[in-house]
Amino acid sequence: MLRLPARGTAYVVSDLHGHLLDFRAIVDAIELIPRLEAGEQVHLVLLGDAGDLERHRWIDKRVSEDDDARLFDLLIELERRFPAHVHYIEGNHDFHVLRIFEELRSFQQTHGVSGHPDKTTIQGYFNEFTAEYGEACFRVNLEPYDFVWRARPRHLAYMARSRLMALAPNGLVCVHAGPGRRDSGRMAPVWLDRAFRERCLRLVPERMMASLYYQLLNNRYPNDYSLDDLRAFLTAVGGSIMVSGHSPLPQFRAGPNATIDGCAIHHGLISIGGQQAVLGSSYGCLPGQKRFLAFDLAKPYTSIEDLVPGQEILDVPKAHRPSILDDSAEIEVPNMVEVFELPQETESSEGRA
Ligand SMILES: [Mn+2]
Repeated sequence: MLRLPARGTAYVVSDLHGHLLDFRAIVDAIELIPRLEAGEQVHLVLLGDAGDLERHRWIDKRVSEDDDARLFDLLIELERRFPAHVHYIEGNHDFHVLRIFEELRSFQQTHGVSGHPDKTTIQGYFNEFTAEYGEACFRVNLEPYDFVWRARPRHLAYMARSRLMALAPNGLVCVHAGPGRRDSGRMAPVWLDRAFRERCLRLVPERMMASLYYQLLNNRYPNDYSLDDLRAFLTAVGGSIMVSGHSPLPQFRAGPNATIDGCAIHHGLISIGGQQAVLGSSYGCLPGQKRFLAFDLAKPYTSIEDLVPGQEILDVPKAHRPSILDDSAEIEVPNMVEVFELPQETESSEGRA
């Protein structure tokens, strides 16, 4: 677990899924590099899922085919230069890419191969997996994690160094997805410091999914946890508000002007019970509403209502927004399946940048 200091500014960015242009736009807008060079107390917290870009490329042609690898290279460079200021929180996609490379290692062992798996080896494993478990299982367990085709050992090492959660003295808690459920065991910081990915990966699938580690990377409201779980989790870790990514924001809309129970739209964020903000900085944002957040680490936050546009809630610069979401900005898009699931060809956004 990462502990942020009690002063300075923490910028929080979620779910880039290979959108190098959005990331660069954010870094430029906050003048991150000159400020860090000048010794300012500035922190950048990425809420995971920087890799895996095929679904993002369906809706935004400005995501190029190897932009997630380039994005990770940029993060590795930022970490090298400013190790105490640029932080990566693990997302479910990071977890699963690492999981697949563990599986590839076993696959290579049984075939007497060693070294970083090449494309032939990866395809060989995918074929064997599909033959054994079927196409549907392949689509859920392997296909969404397309960064495996581009990930180099340095990228895997970077993802493996990621943190499960960030906690600040002002009450801010950052995780990729939801809080754990109350029935998922001890939730205090001391327990979280001992939660290891390796241990989680060794569990049988049912127990892995029930583990707190896995829940923090995957839980979605309202199916996976309740408002009581959220409050209990914040109390257990000593936090007062939580920021997450992970869930495409249109899914919180029950209709054009309504949200599902317990949720409200708060200036482009989803507020869950007033205590959790679901953020979309790139992939999965509300149409035309890419946001990132800036927290004053010296100021206590007790409610999502404390987050003010222009102060904590910032726009990802407009020139870098993807075309399909800009184009549909006036249309209500209550059905996330239409926006995020269907592989649809769209006009190139090049001319709009
Ligand atoms: Mn995710």
